[in-house]
Amino acid sequence: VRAQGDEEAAAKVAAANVDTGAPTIFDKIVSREIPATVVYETEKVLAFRDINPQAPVHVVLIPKKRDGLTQLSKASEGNKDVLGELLFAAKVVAEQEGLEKGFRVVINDGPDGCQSVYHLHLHLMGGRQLKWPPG
Ligand code: IU
Repeated sequence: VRAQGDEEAAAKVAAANVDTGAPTIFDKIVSREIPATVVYETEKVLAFRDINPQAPVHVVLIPKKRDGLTQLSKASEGNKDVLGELLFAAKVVAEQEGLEKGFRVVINDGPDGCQSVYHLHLHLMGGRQLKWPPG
């Protein structure tokens, strides 16, 4: 688990290097070039376990096609369907993971949000008592 300062530094570097054209690490997970533990998949959405989990259950949900959706703040009207699918998929995965006592869904956006991968994604976290507010 990386320290919070490291996360912020990594997020700033990521934002400075954001290139909407190049395949992201998540594109490579979709194409199975990079291994990941996939827990749920639909035509449009892929969900896999986070490699640096912040809770006993920590799943990342992504649109398989990034289509310019590097981050939530870049969403357009045309992205509404996939945004809805992602949120609904988070609910399905929460059920599948047995998170009946509750869970959290997070989207980090930009450097202040500590976003480090510029391919829109939801974090689903649970399996312990989460704190509020987050850091
Ligand atoms: P963020 O919201 O952009 O900070 O989230 C990116 C997440 O992707 C972060 O929690 C990483 O641990 C996670 N991740 C991953 O699961 N697999 C990878 O190959 C890479 C990052 I790079």
